Amino acid sequence: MAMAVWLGRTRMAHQLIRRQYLHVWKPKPLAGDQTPAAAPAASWSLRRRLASTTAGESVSPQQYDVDCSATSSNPDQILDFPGGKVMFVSEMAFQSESRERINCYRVLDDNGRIISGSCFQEVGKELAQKMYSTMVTLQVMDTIFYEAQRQGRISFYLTTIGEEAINIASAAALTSDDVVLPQYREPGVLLWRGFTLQEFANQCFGNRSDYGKGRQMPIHYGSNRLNYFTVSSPIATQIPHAVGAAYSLKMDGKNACSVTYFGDGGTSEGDFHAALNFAAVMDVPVVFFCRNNGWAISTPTTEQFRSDGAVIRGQAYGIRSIRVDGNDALAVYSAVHAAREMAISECRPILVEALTYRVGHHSTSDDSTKYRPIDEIEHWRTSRDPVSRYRKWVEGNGWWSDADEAELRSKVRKELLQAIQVAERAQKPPLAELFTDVYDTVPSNLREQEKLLRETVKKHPGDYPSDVPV
Ligand SMILES: Cc1ncc(C[n+]2csc(CCOP(=O)(O)OP(=O)(O)O)c2C)c(N)n1
Ligand SMILES: [Mg+2]
Repeated sequence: MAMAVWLGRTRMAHQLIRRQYLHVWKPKPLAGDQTPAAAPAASWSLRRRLASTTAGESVSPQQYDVDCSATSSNPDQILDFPGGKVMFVSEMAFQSESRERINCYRVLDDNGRIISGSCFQEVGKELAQKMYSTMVTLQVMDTIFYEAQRQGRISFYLTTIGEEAINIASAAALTSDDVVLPQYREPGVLLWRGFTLQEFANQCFGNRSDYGKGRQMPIHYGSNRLNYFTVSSPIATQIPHAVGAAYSLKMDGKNACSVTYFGDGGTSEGDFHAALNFAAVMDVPVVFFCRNNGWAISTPTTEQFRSDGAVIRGQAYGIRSIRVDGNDALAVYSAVHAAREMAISECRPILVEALTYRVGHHSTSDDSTKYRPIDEIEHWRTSRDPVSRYRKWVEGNGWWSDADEAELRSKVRKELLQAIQVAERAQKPPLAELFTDVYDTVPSNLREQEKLLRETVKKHPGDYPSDVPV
């Protein structure tokens, strides 16, 4: 008897699905004054169907006036499908789009005190001081290069203000064997690894010592020595590359992973999705680090995705994922430390989404006060500053003082001004270098272009920089 009722109800639900999706059913027109409760079942179904296009609504058969009280799962009805068993149920329930917001892991409170009961990776005095000093160095570097751009000495610059903890704490949790594939707002990772202020200055000034031989805009750093792939302007191209690098590390049995950084804007690119899926399927040791700083130039995250940021997307691709407070250096350090361990020991991808805020303009070509409230920027610059929060913790341990701070800032400033002077005076790369390093032998079309360029420079010398050896 119970089985007969169950079968009857299941049939009813199936008929309803056919009506809904095979378009064999025609609804009666809705009367203007009918409330959903008073409307006939068919009309109400249509109304629900239209209403269900609103984000955040889930649609279940109850809303189609079908009695589902006896249609719970039947343990005998299991589909043995490739990839895993699936339970059949007669209840027609759509999975709701993600509405709940995934929690954010933090260790330090806003006053730089460890939240009691926090689970985190220990950071001793020496490491803590090195992390803080490198954050300060990054801040000074940003200030001086930004000023140099404003003075017209370099063509472009882009700061990491507000994201210093992400840069330094994530780098500190890696080893030098881990391969980094950055976006562009992570020079602190390179700084941590030992790229000198002179090397940064050489790249920004595009001189003869720049490893890119002056072919790229400033901030396109890279270093073979430090396992840091060169920054590439097109957004997200580094993400699939990181998966390839991780696959290679896996094949070679290395005790290392690849780590790729990208912004919230990067997750809107197809490359992000292809990379996550590929990494999950191939079981490769890669850490995907998303800096969700709320903005992709002038596009806020609310206009980029309806999902709960990037963290939920990791889950959707079958990747273990965590959301972390990107302005808490200890939380970032602990999460990346654990992510790296898991990625290598279990040979699997891990996604870390750090919530933060881009306090500076997108770059020197941008004025962010044109599209976002100044109060919002000020709030993040002052109340949520990751550097001062971390400093409070380091100071609270007796590991830092005002005197240390003043001495360090003045030392870095001097070193950087000196590095800039050297970089600025250094010779530019010769014009011929514009055509090398892509092909083993320069092809005829590029030789032709070089010839034309030389002729044009000769004809219009005033239009070309005089300090580039021709
Ligand atoms: C493929 C591609 N599309 C567009 C751009 C222009 N562009 C440069 S940066 C950027 C925003 C990226 O935002 P996000 O990834 O959030 O990084 P953030 O600048 O916030 O650190 C865009 C759209 C680009 N460089 N490459
Ligand atoms: Mg962004």
